[in-house]
Amino acid sequence: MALANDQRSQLEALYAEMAPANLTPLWELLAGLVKPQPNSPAHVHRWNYDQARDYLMRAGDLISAEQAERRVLILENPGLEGQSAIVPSLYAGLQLILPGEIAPCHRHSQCALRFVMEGDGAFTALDGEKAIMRQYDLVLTPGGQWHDHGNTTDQPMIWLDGLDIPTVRLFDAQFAEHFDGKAFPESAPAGDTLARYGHNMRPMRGTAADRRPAHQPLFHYPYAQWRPALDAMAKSAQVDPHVGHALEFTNPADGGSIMPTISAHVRLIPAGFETKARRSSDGTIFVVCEGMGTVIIDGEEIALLERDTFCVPSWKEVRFSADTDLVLFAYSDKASQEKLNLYREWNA
Ligand code: GTQ
Repeated sequence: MALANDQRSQLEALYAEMAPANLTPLWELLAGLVKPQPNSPAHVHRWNYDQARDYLMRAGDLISAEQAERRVLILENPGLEGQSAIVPSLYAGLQLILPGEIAPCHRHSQCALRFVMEGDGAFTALDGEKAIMRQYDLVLTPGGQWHDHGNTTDQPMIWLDGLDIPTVRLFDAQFAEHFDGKAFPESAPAGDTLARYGHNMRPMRGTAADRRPAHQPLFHYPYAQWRPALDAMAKSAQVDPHVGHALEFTNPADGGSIMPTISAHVRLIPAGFETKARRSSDGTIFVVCEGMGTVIIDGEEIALLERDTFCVPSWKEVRFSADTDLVLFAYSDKASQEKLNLYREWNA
């Protein structure tokens, strides 16, 4: 908008006068506030697992899980410095539990998922029920549920934490509590909930049906279940040109996303396959579980190695190229966006 010189100087004087009253003119800012399409401040970024693991193990020599409460290295997006965010709405971190350690019990409004990168047999306990965790298992600690982590094995356990910390911060609606005592009292044998809710069934009545919150009963999605499901799909279904063979994790209570703010899926892109370009409005975090290949994001090529983590902010154009069968885990804020009628995608 072209302004005459004296109009500009009178406006500037007016802005200066109103600033102490905490008033600012929209017309100077409108184009930056209401944009034709997403223009994320977040960058595309990849974290190499071995490098992050070295730093995490060094932290393990210096501070215990108990002292730290949660011994985690935050994966901070270079475009979102100081915000503890990997994309504007979501958080990611790598958590280490050494043999013999316990990360004390607490609960908070934020929803969390754990995706196991390394280790075998450590646990997350949810409201007093342990999920025994193995590589590439997905374990949830939904908002408001008591959780502690422990490692009774002789190997370190490392997982990726995915939380909705920035989303909850935006709404200014968080609460948190520490449990009095280290571990929540045991409420059920390990694996109880998976056995009852993880097979398209649920307890019909009685205390078994009442023990878990009705809206969010299941909290363990083992690799031993999702990987064969993906393989069976790859054998029998036609490969989707944009996403490969993809399966979304669901909440059995309502068939929707795993948690109110976070969606998650796994996909298999067959060896030699190249996906067609796609954009989606959800900020997405990927973990490479198996295989090798390349992802091209807005023209930038990133080589993919096992256990790398990379983020794709909203509306970046993504293409995958698989050298071998490429298996990926991903979580995103699609669940929130769909509830707010914001989610969109574009497929070439
Ligand atoms: O394990 O409860 O990475 O509360 C950040 C905040 C993990 C956890 C994180 C948390 C946790």
